[in-house]
Amino acid sequence: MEEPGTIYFTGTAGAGKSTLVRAFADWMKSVGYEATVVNLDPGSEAGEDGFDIDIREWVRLADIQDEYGLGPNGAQVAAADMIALKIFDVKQAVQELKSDYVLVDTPGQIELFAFREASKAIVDALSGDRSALAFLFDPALARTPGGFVSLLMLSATLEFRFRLPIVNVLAKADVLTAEQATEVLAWSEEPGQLYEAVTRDAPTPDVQLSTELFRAIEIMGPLGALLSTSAKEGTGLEAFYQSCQRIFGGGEDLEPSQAPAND
Ligand SMILES: Nc1nc2c(ncn2[C@@H]2O[C@H](COP(=O)(O)OP(=O)(O)OP(=O)(O)O)[C@@H](O)[C@H]2O)c(=O)[nH]1
Ligand SMILES: [Mg+2]
Repeated sequence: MEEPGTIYFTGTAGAGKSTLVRAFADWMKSVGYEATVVNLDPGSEAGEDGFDIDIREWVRLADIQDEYGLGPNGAQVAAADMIALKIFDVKQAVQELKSDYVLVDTPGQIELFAFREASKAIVDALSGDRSALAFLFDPALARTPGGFVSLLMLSATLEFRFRLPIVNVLAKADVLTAEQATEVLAWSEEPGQLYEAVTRDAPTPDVQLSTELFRAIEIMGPLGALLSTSAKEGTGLEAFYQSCQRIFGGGEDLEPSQAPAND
């Protein structure tokens, strides 16, 4: 059997990771693909249930806080180390389910996820040859030029840290007006437009920094167009699937007739 495609959903706190994971899993099932949904966030709320595999069976943030007298961030750090110790149990559980795809929800505290060695060990252990990161752009940040540049830098940091291909996704696109969405997508497709937007803002030190960061991004190479998605409206999911398929090196693509007309 072919190795499953593993996709890690990453993004700043509240960017829409958990909601998109579920919407994408439902969409995959509706077109006939099996997807295993893995929760890697030990701090998920009590109401966030129904994962196929849930790290909270092994490691729970609330228990660590109580047991060691830690706050939520200290507990997340400790939890990452504990998860790394359990990750082969998680991997075994994933393998037993034998799905086409493994969709992984990651913790909201992205700096803890991105910068801890334990997270790198966790991702390395779970990833096969067909693995990718999805990085969600929160529209609240992405709609300003400075926020957009900051998210690009964060996305590049994740790619650099985890050494996995990355798909940049505009999440919750439904909260933007059509004009705002068009502008944000144009920034991702046309570096010149982003540069123009960054420099158009008042010449504050912040803009100067954004401009410098922008130059670094230009040097790093093509960004790839942002994919517009809305978990709420179920849009952009097929395009996201196609992007992941391209990264995983082909495999069979969906027949257009199989896919719901939601894009
Ligand atoms: N309008 C709209 N709201 C959304 C969408 N996706 C998520 N939300 C809302 O955004 C908020 C955060 O969504 P989550 O899916 O919990 O985000 P998250 O990135 O998993 O959050 P953390 O795990 O806490 O970092 C919730 O109130 C969701 O209802 C969307 O596509 N459209
Ligand atoms: Mg979440």
